[in-house]
Amino acid sequence: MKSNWFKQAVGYQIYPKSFRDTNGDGIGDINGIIEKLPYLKDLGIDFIWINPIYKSPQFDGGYDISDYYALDEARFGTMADLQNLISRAHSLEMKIIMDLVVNHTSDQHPWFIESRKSKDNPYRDYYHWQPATPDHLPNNWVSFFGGSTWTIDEPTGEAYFHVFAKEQPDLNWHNPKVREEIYAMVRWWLEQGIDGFRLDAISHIEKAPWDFKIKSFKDNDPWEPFMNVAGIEAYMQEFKKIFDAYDALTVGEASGVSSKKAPDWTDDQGYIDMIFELEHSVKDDTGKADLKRFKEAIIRWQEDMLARGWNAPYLENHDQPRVIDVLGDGTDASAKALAVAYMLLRGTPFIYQGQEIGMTNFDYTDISQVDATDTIYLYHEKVAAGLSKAAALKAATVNSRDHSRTPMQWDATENAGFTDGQPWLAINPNYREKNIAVSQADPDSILNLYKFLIQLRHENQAISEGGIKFLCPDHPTVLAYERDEFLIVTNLSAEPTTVIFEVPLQEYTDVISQAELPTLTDLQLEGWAYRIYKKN
Ligand code: TEU
Ligand code: CA
Repeated sequence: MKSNWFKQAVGYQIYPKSFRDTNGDGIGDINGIIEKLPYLKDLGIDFIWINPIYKSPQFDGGYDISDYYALDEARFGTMADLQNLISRAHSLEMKIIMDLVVNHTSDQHPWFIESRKSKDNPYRDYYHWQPATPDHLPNNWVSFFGGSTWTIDEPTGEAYFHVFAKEQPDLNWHNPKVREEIYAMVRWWLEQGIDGFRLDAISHIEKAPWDFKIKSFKDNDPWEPFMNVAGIEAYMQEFKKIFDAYDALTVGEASGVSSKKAPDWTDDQGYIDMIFELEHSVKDDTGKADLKRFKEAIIRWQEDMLARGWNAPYLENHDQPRVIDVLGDGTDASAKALAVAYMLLRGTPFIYQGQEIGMTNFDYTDISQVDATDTIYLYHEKVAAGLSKAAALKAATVNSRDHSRTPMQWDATENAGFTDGQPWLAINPNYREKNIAVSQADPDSILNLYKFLIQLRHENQAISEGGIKFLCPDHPTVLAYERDEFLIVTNLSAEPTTVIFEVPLQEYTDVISQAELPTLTDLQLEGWAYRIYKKN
């Protein structure tokens, strides 16, 4: 039986490279996180998820690990720094979880360096190798980052398999030795005192047979052969035993696990505590999300996980553009309505660094400002297809991961209080107006609204663990729901609107203004309105 502390908790995601640099090399570090723990405590955060800080060539933001047992010391700091972070966080009653990246390693990992040497190398079966020629790859599957999932490798002339970049070869989970190595590593990290993991790309560890035929190459279809493929359950069951033994918190990035299947993954007997679903954040070519689709996905995940299972609602992460520009219209008002809309849902909500002050997307003028591997691929693909440099830049960056990776905006001093040196990635010039210091001083800021919402969750079990019932599910812009005695209403549009509820509004008090509500049959909502009501 898993413990349940996380049901009242709020998580905060830190992209360490861009959080706070304490030694002037322009790269955020572990000591920077330590320095900001009081800030996070004051915000009300219960646990922190830190993106990868392991030894890595940093081809994909650290999601290409070359030594699972070592930190990238030159960039982030030492194990002693990490121990210090863990004990300081614990003394403030905050927990620390780290990324667990076990679908693949870096091509610089010693296992892969050995594996590629010869067909009879003892590490050959740690990865997936198949005979291949340039005209005859094992199959026509495509990788998430573009191009084939197969790369032909000298010296053996065979091809190895990768669902992400060719610098990230997939581990062969069929090999029991690989699994034992991974489980030993997981135990070792938990022995160091961390409180759990975010399981990266975990739904891809099992693949379909190589002769699986892809039905269509549209939308999500081409990825079917490595999305939650049958057989994965056995590995997750093995994982679960370790996690349970340490009472570790586990959040799975598990695209391909449907809302119908998710309860089996996350209920009391499930493999992990909660799932990040990727369905609500689908964006079009202009960088905007479809509000209807967003609402549909949120409602379905909440309803399908009501009887069993647990959600992990979020609006942003290090792979997504800033939500204020995706679902919002760039205004603080839109950021606030979105905050209320998701922070009071059922589940353990996550806040991504900078989201709490409404950090915005970056206005790119040159590809040299981009670091994200997949964006750079896409840019070159577009240029090769004949687009002008400006058009290719626009098309490639519109949904780029780098929008959310720009350095954290702490204050209005030079380099936003992020670093005394040269920041590794350009800082958004709007830091002079948009920063933590300014937001803290303004009682009406997005930041102070987040603080209020976190407190409301902490103080009311109805919000952390109560039920949920959606009202007006078909309204084009209003997301409204009851959490037992609470009624939450948000208008996710700049256009005013009216909703007719079949709830006796005169029985409620406005939680924010403390005013009792008059007898109303319909609710007039201004653009980006948010209301939190509580039954008298
Ligand atoms: O992202 C993985 C990820 O987004 C896919 O697993 C997803 O299922 C797919 O794009 C389908 O929509 C994680 C990290 O968050 C990301 O930063 C890494 O680049 C990636 O894994 C590789 O480790
Ligand atoms: Ca640094």
